[in-house]
Amino acid sequence: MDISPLQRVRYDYLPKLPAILREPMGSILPVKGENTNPASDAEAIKALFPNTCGLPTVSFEKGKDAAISQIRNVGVILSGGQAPGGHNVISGLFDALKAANSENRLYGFKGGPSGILENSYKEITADFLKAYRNTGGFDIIGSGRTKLESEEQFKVCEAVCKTHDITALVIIGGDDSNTNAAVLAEYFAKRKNGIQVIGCPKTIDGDLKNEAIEISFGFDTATKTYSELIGNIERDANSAKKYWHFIKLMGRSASHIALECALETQPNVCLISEEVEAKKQSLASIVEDIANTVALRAQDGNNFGVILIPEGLVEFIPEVKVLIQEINDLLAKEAEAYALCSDDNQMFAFVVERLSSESKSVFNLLPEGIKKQLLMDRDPHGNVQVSRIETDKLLAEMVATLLKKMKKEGTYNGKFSSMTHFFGYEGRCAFPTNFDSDYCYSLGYNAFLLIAGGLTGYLSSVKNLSAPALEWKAGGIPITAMMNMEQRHGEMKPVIKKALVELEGKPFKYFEAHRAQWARETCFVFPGAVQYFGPTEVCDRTTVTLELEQSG
Ligand code: FBP
Repeated sequence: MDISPLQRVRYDYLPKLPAILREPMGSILPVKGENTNPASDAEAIKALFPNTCGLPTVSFEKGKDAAISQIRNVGVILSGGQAPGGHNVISGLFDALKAANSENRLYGFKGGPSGILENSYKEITADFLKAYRNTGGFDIIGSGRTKLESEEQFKVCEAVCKTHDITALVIIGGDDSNTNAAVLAEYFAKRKNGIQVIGCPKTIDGDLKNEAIEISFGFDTATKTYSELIGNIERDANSAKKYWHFIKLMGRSASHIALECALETQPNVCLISEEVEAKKQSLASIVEDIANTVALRAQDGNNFGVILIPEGLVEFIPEVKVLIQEINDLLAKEAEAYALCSDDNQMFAFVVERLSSESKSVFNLLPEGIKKQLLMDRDPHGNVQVSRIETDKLLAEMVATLLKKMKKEGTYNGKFSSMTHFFGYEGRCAFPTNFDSDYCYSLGYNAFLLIAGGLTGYLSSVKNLSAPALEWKAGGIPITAMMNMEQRHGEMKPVIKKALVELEGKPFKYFEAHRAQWARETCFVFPGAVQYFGPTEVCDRTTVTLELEQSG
């Protein structure tokens, strides 16, 4: 058997489109709305994007579009980390392209943005695509983290597009990739070369969101996959009643994933990095809070529980954040000297000698494993790779040490045994939920209509997502409307504003109102596995975050 029974039947799933995109090709027209302005720093962004800033929002309505059948070649790139549904963005784009004119061609650049720089591509055909419809992963053409940002790279992109007569590029990526898509669109517009650039909002992290982008694709599937596993662990914990489970959840920076999983599963503790930062909580006080919850539950005879930890936490704990920044700087500035260190002890000594006295004490307090992880290679953006820092183990160890002390002092009288887990990669390539299958297909289909409408520098936008797909609203938003200026590598750069968890937002408020009860009592909820066939309230529902955000 080459493919699983589920994969076989998922091929036949027909993704649901918003009503307007169900109209025959040639009967859908773009309608321009209000002119937009950048999220902030409007003057600076207008100066950097004279051709693509201030453009209007776009929606679609019924109407005759005689030019739709014009022959077009389109290129597509998958950029950054995998997110369930990428294959369906390509399927939607392909189907719309072919519905407009069967002579149209779709080129998939292989291995992410580097594919276009190396002219490494695969033409997507109906036959090739059919093995990927409604499946997870980005293996159809592969992805990568190369950044398209320099003028030399843009020139190569232009030349490669010309070689294949490509007049539009679709970039499927997160905030950084779409920021670069906007810069590329502006470059092409300035060159008047007729090549359009359209982005599609991807990332399981859920941090590419705003008024026009209600959710990035992949968040729904990833959080449901993690929530299933968390629910299973909760049930195991409640059955055996002997372990505290520390579960780290992916999400580079924002805690949307951890929050959504907490809303789905009602664990005893869920840390939210944005709150830790706002309250300037130290590592010691986080450990103390967890230990107090463990002690409280022990009073009721409950020596078990589940704790969710967002992957990016360490970078939000004020003193650890400063430590990481100091390490980032010194590893960048003294790379050559540092490379001469031949073992861990030499590396630790090299770093400690150069840290400020506060950071030195924080560093010295950390277990050896975590010290090593903080010194690992940086990612292409110069960031520490938080997915490789074992915050789950760090907290479990520190809580155990504190509980021992509390036992001696007579403030704790229970048994503490911990298990640690990291849920990340297992959620990024799951079969997309019906929601992500429908949403991604719509984003791709819609991207083609934006291209046909002659637009560039836009992000494909599908809204009203807590309603049934038929009521979704398709359109486009200029990428520059989401931008602000931020300091990156010592320079002010225009970037899409990252959406962190809002502490005044409804999802966090709901969590805040219930967490004391969830901590003391056992209120676990078991979401179970993602369902693809069955009642719509089980199979098609989206996230609790979105439901709460869109509730009246
Ligand atoms: P994107 O922002 O590119 O979608 O990637 C998100 C992510 O899954 C993070 O949650 C995680 O920290 C990171 O990718 C891991 O990166 P890598 O796949 O390179 O290990």
